Amino acid sequence: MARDVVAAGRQAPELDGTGMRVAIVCGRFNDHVTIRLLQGAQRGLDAAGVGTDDVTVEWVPGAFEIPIAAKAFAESGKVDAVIGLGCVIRGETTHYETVAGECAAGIQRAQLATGVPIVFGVLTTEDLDQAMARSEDAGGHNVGEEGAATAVEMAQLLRRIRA
Ligand code: INI
Repeated sequence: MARDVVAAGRQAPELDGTGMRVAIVCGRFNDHVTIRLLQGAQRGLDAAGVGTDDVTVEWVPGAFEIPIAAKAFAESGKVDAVIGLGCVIRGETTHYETVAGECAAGIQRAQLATGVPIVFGVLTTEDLDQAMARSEDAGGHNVGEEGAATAVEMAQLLRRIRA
């Protein structure tokens, strides 16, 4: 394999979300955290050139409900990518593994079934401090913002592969 192919693969590609339509499905549970992820995702999409009018946001009760809403968006034919945002905190629930695991598995099943990239922008943390540290304001670490970049990168990649 050519050396430049390897080198190119190790750095994130240029993102061009111009004309791309993206849906965000955001969990209301722990919304003091998920609102920060949502702001991060909107920042990230904006930075990648996705138009404000091309972004649709819907709220669901919790992380467990993200896959079904994300799948509906993916099946609609109206979006190029979906971003699921949620926050599951281990210390606050006895069914942490169930909610987090089913959310992740459901998102993976939905994106494989539909062929539309669905990003797992769901925090699974030990406590609130960790959740806050992964949902920071502009310039800081924010999994929603990272999720926006992943959505655009995957939509671009799939478009290229299928062309
Ligand atoms: N949903 C979350 O998004 N995060 C959580 O931490 C959480 N806890 O702690 O239980 C949670 N539960 C709700 C779940 O996602 C569903 O909305 C509910 O079970 C109804 O289906």
